[in-house]
Amino acid sequence: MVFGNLSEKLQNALAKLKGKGRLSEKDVNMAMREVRLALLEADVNFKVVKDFIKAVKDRAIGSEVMESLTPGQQVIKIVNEELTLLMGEREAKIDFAPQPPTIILMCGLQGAGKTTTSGKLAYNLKKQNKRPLLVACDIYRLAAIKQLEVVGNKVDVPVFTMGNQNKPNHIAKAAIEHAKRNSYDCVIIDTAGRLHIDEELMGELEEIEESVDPDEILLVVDAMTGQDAVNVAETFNEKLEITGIILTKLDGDARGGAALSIRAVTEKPIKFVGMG
Ligand SMILES: Nc1nc2c(ncn2[C@@H]2O[C@H](COP(=O)(O)OP(=O)(O)OP(=O)(O)O)[C@@H](O)[C@H]2O)c(=O)[nH]1
Ligand SMILES: [Mg+2]
Repeated sequence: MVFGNLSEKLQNALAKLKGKGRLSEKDVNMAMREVRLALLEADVNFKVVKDFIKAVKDRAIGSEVMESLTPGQQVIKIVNEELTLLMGEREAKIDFAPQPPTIILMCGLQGAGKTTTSGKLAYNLKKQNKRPLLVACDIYRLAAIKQLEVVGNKVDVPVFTMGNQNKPNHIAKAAIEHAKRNSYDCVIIDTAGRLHIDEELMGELEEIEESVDPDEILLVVDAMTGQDAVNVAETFNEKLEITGIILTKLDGDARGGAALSIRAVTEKPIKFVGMG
């Protein structure tokens, strides 16, 4: 489990509070120091950790908790509640358009997992009895179109492509028309990545956004890149009105902290996670 290691460390840090009949501020502070370390070790962003500890302390050092019969349990409960708040809803769902097709724009840096995840998402939607259409808007490498076709083939979802001689926003627009004519109710647009966030990438994404007005703009980030993923998410979120995040490669040795941080920093829900 992604947060397995972190949960275990947190439980250990809090175990000392459990049996205590009375708690002093010092007891709480000591436990919070360990909680803080556990979070930082799990690669949670330092600012997120700071806010988290403050929120827990503010609640825990209140008289209600200190004077209760089981103060230790109360503090543990507060930590768990605040952690849940930090992670957000467990399974944020795709927001379907009232009038189909629902248009989903996938964006993110090179190699983040956009193409792979587009396929997974298409499969997932199919299982919900939707009729998804994949759209190849990465025109910079012919191999990229081929890759999406292979991915689509695997999950038995058609891929709309116009080769690489048209601009991505034109392809996207044509794909929506195609979807309407052929009653596809979800359109997943796979876009090109870049090594870094630059004007060109943002410009291209903005053009697609203007052309098709997506219902969801999902930022795909690689959880293995840790705090870098947090920075990328923050910058994307400033430039593009993203509606949610997809975290990939959570099966790798990612410590999970980045996942917690991204949600906290961007205040956008994590809509989907990729593993393997
Ligand atoms: N372990 C693991 N590997 C993943 C996951 N998602 C994607 N990958 C791998 O990451 C690599 C890049 O994935 P792509 O889907 O091609 O990434 P992309 O964002 O489309 O990349 P560009 O189109 O080049 O920008 C591939 O080798 C994938 O197999 C995941 O959830 N877990
Ligand atoms: Mg790709």
